[in-house]
Amino acid sequence: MSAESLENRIFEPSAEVKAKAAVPSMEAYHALCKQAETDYTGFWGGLANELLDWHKPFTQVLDESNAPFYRWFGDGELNVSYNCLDRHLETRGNKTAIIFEADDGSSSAVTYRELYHRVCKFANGLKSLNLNTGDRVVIYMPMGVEAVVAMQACARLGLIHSVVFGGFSAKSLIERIHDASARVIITCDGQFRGGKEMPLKPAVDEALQDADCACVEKVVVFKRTGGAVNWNPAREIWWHDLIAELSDECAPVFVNAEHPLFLLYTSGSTGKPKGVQHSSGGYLLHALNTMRWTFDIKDSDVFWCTADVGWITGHSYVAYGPLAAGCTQVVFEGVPTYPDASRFWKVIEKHKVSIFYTAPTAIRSLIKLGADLPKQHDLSSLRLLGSVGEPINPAAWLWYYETVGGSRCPIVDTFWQTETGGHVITPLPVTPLVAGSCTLPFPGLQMAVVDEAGKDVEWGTGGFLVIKKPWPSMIRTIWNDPERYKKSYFPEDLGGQLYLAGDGAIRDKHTGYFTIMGRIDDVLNVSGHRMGTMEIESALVGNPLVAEAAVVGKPHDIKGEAIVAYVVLKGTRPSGEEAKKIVAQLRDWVGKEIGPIAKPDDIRFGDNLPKTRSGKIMRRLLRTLAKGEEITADISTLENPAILDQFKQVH
Ligand code: 6R9
Repeated sequence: MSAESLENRIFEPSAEVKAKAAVPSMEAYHALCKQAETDYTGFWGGLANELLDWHKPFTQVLDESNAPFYRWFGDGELNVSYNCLDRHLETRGNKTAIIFEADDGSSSAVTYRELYHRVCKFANGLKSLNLNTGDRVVIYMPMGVEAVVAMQACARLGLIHSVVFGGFSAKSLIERIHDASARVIITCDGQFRGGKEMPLKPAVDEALQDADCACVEKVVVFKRTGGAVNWNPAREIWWHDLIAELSDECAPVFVNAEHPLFLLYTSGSTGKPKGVQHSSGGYLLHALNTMRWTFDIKDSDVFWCTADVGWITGHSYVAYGPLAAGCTQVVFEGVPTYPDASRFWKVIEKHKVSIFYTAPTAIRSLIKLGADLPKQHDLSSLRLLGSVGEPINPAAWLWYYETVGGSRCPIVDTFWQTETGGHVITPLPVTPLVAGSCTLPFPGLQMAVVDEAGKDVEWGTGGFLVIKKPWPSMIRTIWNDPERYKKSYFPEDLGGQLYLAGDGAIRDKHTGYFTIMGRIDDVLNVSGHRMGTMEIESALVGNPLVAEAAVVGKPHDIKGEAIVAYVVLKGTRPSGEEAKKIVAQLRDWVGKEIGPIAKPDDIRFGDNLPKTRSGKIMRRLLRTLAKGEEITADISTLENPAILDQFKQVH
């Protein structure tokens, strides 16, 4: 089928899907949207009362008096961990909460009751470190039950966690520890990935040598690999020693609904990552409600979200949403390609996964490595598929739909962001699907596409994606930087009232379906990982060899986008073997400064960057060059056109 005809094809849900779904029809979907429109606070307040257990009920749903610093359920009190664990004990105590699938293929199960006790015990451990409600704790751990336990234990005590993805370097860790003034770090000796043992603690050791990390008093280390570690007994304590003598009961600390549940650092348009602050009540409500309406979660489901807890998807759809919903979920330590490219399909078959949620980049790489492999496995347990993190191209969508889902499972292409807390545009299982479109707003979310002045554009015309009204799981502020929060998300140009998502979007002329056109700022999306071009540029210019650098993205078959860096060295422009050597050095450098995921795929050298006469780097030209396309744009304002030829050369 040609791409064009595929984009016009509509995939209707089967009668079986309709019969079972929580939102059973498009009429029901529209009725929910209508209900939210006519009584916005009644809609959200009703859900919050229905779905969450409140210690102290709220009387006000939404407080807009200090907009855009909105408060939701602001005089209510609850505990997130209580809502994820305690309330299931009576009815689901013996139900499996987590099936842990380890890198080596072994697996184990933890029931809700066991998880509850593990969380309580570890929370008592954290308590013994004299932490106070509101203190920050950095979690730097690989995927595993303990990462979830650590997050839930923080939530139980009202400690604010900040999970740092295990793939980030010591430098990135320093920045995040310092910004959050973390008092405790929870980490592991090492991790297993793709059959290899990789140390993790050395990055923490390195970070803590930096004066910026003087705030850290204790490091708790979970023993995962048993590998050798350096040890500072004054500061460090093994997880198992910390909890050895402690009780496995720990009363939850009830907090205000607005109490920050966590910070999660993400990339923006500047070199400094933003500490996105989420609430307890509103955040959990949406994590749970999207489990119900988007994923149609049932008690009999086995849910598997492949995202790492280092990203927002792993927060909402591993650590919180599935547990709040009381479902059984798979937590996967490994990588999709180990021991071979059928690992995902084996895990689905082995644990009878019914809802599978992954990223387009994984799908594309698995198509390349073995498009027929899913057929060798019994995937009949699947009933719903999900996609997240970046646009899914129609060809990959179709393969996912037919080959993985057997043409029977709807694909929910969920558009959302670290800042939105949960899905904001997504099909529900009953939504007629179009490959490559995330379709329609989640009920209650007032999504729109506007022009530079903040005015709605017509369907069929592209513009900025915005959200017109506050919603419960929205970012509350940027930690330490409320001004940046206002400027980044509620810009005055658009009137100061609209939440600016940072993506371009277009609605289909006939259906009103949304298609996301990618970021409008200097944020790249590489393999579903969000990265700021400025962060990579700052890392590059931090290298003693580099005078100046500009980073852009270029389309990539598997990763979605690849990183291209244009570099001006302090010395002369290198060529041949020397250029290759410096490319390797700079890649390693960026790996150490930020993390391996930020290493440029392509580094090119020139005597200068292409700039306008006013000194602006012409990034559009650099993007064209990156794609290997001819430059047709007018370059008469360019200070130094000759260097464009230099930058065509790939080393
Ligand atoms: C959840 C998550 C957010 C950015 C977002 C957009 C892109 C995410 C998408 C998608 C098209 C989807 N994005 N989901 N683009 N279709 N279904 O990924 O959060 O890491 O903060 O990234 O990812 O560009 O603005 P985050």
